[in-house]
Amino acid sequence: MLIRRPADIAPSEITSPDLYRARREFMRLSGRTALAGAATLALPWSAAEAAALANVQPNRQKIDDKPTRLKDITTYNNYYEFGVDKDEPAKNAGVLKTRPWTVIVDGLCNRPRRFAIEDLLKLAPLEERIYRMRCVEGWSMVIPWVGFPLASLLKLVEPQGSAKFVEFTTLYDEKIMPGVKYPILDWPYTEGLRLDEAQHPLTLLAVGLYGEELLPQNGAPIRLVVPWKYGFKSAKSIVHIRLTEKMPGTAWNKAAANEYGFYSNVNPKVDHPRWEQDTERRIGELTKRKTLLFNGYDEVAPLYAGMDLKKNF
Ligand SMILES: Nc1nc2c(c(=O)[nH]1)N[C@H]1C(S)=C(S)[C@@H](COP(=O)(O)O)O[C@H]1N2
Ligand SMILES: [Mo]
Repeated sequence: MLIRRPADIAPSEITSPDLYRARREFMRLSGRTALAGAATLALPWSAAEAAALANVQPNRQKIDDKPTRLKDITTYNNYYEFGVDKDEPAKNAGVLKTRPWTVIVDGLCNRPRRFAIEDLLKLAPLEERIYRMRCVEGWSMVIPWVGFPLASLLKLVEPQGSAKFVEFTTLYDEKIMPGVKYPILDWPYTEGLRLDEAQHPLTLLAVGLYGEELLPQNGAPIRLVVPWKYGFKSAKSIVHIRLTEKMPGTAWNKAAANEYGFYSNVNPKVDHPRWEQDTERRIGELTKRKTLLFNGYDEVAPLYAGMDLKKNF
């Protein structure tokens, strides 16, 4: 894989041996020998899109964590629209059609727009970001995402001064989603961020992982990734992004407000009412590890200066 290497990044930060090995594992599993084979995926990117993926910029953040196996990332999923068991999204989400795909961006902004997925893929240089992901259920992974900052998209639509929040709505299609007949959540799945959280450089719109196009079970063709918050904030298969003045309702908060707050920052000191949050099981590891405040992304702390994180959980 061709990776552009900016001068300021140490070679050790670019492709860890594990990542390299995992990429090779991916190639082996998918029966391909080179990234050029991307066009043979079940959901093919155009040649131009595949070229954009091949030009992915390396992750600028040093992370010592070993990336989780591709197999685990793509078969142990939460995507309730396709079933509540961890193995169901991989089995059921293959029918998701990601072309054509449009994301509407509107609400309190000067330039509301409909973006075709092809435009989104070209909107900003695609970057590789290896992030920890901590699910509120107590497990975690390390995922090498490919994507671009949500901030780049928001800048294009020019948020108005009155915009304080961003609402994300994800695909709802009862024809292909067996899970939506159960009233577990108020479908479609929605999520929300404060505007400054949405604009934070860590907040990513992911379109791929392990250097390949996202699979449906991981939220193809485009999903949110907010690494310092519990995994459920990272809405999959987004179709609508709306700028609002009022804090938007979110699917999990509406389902159980005492269990899932709007902020849902990873915080070992705020227990879930039904379990503790001070440790986690990293998928692929046997012993538990300590959960870190903001999932270890301390640079987001200024976003919450002066806030009571127990009250605003
Ligand atoms: N639309 C939608 N997005 C979703 C979910 C979901 O059920 N539906 N599950 C969330 C939860 S609980 C987690 S932990 C992450 C899991 O992402 P992954 O399967 O790619 O690891 O997706 C989040 N995004
Ligand atoms: Mo989760």
